[in-house]
Amino acid sequence: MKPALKIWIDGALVPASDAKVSVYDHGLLYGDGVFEGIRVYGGRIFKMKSHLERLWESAERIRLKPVYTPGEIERAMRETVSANGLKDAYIRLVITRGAGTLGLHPFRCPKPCTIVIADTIQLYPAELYERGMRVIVANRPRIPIACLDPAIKSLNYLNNILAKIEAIDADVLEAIMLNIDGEVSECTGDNIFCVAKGRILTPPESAGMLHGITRRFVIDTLGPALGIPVEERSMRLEDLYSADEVFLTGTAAEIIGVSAIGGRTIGSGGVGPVTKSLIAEFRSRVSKSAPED
Ligand code: PXG
Repeated sequence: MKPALKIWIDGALVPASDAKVSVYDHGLLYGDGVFEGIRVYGGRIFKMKSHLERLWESAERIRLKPVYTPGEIERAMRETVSANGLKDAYIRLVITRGAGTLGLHPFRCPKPCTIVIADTIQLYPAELYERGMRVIVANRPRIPIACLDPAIKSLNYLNNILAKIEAIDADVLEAIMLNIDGEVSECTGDNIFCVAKGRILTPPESAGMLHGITRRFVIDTLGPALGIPVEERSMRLEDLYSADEVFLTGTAAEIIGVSAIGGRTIGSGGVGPVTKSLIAEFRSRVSKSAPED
């Protein structure tokens, strides 16, 4: 039998069945907290520094002060991965506001709750990486920056979940979300790119999106390594429909090609050559020695 998963919670490793949060935790009551999803490849925590920086930024934006230092969280992650005998893993790192009173007041929660889960993750089915994935366009717009900046990776994911339900209802696994001005922003759990006229294009952060770490890796490292220019440029749906290739990026998805958007075939309807090269470059880099910076 598989031994019970060990979870790190507030400084201690405990069996999953003992890892509990209070019913008064504002993470549960109000989605008041922040999180990260992080991959471990061959024992190396991919882009650990970037994930910790993003977590600290998200925490600061909601005025949550982490109990532990980034160094302590790093140790907790390594300890949790190794306690579970994992070499390739998915880490869910969560900081909730903590237990407080009923009522919104966040500063009546004296101590945030810190959780590290190390488990495996189900990627999209392997054959979709070969054939490409069908997606839809959600009717629901991405929440505007002025309301709740999507750059904050908060526990409040209902905007994404409602768009994900639109995707599931349409029998696909991901939905493209537009901002309230009709520009492409991102997907429910992935960032989006297209390839046109030999360039890799992706919407700018100002469109309102999570500043994805895989997205940044494509822009700063993979595109340049392949000698393909990358540009952040505002785009509308027509730009995606007429693109040669469309692909998505995310911690869970890595890089995956899009074959059709809402019944419109993209390019030749498979996975295009640039997307294939990016996937190969990504896999080669994480399997050799995944960067932890
Ligand atoms: N946009 C959103 C809204 C996300 O939640 C991304 C883009 C991609 O960002 P990264 O930093 O991962 O490249 C995300 C991340 C899941 C799952 O289980 C989703 C994410 C990460 C891990 C797991 O669907 N989304």
